[in-house]
Amino acid sequence: MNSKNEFNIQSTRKVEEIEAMLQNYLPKQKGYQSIIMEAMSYSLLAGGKRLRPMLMKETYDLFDGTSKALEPFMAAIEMIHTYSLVHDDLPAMDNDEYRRGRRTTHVVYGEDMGILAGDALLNYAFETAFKAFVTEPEDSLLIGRALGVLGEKAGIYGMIGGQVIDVKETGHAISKEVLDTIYELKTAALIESAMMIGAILGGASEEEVKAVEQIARNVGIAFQIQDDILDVVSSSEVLGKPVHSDEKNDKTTYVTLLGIEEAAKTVEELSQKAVGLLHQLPGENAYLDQLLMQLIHRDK
Ligand code: GRG
Repeated sequence: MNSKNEFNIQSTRKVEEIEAMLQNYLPKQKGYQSIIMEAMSYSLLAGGKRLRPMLMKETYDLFDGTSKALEPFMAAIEMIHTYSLVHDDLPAMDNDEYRRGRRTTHVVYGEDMGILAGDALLNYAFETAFKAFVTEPEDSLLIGRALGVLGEKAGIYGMIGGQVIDVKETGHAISKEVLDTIYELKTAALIESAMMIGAILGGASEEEVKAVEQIARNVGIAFQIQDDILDVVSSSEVLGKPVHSDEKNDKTTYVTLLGIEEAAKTVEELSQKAVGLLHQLPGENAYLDQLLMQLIHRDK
């Protein structure tokens, strides 16, 4: 295993590579509608961990993938993730004015353009992923499967479905079962699609893709619980308040339901499960091992 320092250096380089790649897939600004391309670039290039394209690429490397179809999918998944954040920040949803230390897209471009920039990123994600058919025509079957996974995991049986339940169930107490469903769909589904697409395009078998889906599910849920923990820890640090709830949205989280210690224990159990399953797969990718651990146990 690499030292923490080596891992950080590698991660910085990988993020830079992803950002350079994203630049190549941005829409060209032209026409009377160029304001929307500007808003799309503003949100897409606002920083962030670039976790989903990174997980896709690392899973693909685990299977020794060689298909040129990967890149358009890496760009597409970050566009879908970005659209979800742009829409989540809108006044009708979380009404956030800042994200990643910058003003949110609707604050800069207006609510109307915020809605349209999110729509445009979602559509452009699929326009971009379809480019894989041109880049690597002999992989058409794999590309078709990858598109199916991307559409389903981002849609009503995945991320959008999770957001719908989240919105509907905010403001009153919910059971752990409902909370688990929200986390599975809202957060884990897109992470599942990232890793599954990496596996599919890397040439994994059906069974291996299913195992990857399970790994990503555990990682995604643990990632969200860690997010809950960080939310409470950071707001109580800032405000000097006791740790008890996500007051902003009156939302049930793992922390409000189980307490910080139990939430942290669940993160640990899920991450052990994910790594155990990862080690049952034939390939090896030490960086992916470390990345999963770092994500789950991150402190920001
Ligand atoms: C509006 C359809 C629609 C969906 C919104 C993703 C989402 C669903 C809402 C965003 C808010 C949230 C807490 C989502 C849970 C997943 C999560 C922790 C997203 C943030 O992902 P990071 O940490 O973000 O990878 P960066 O900024 O690093 O890209």
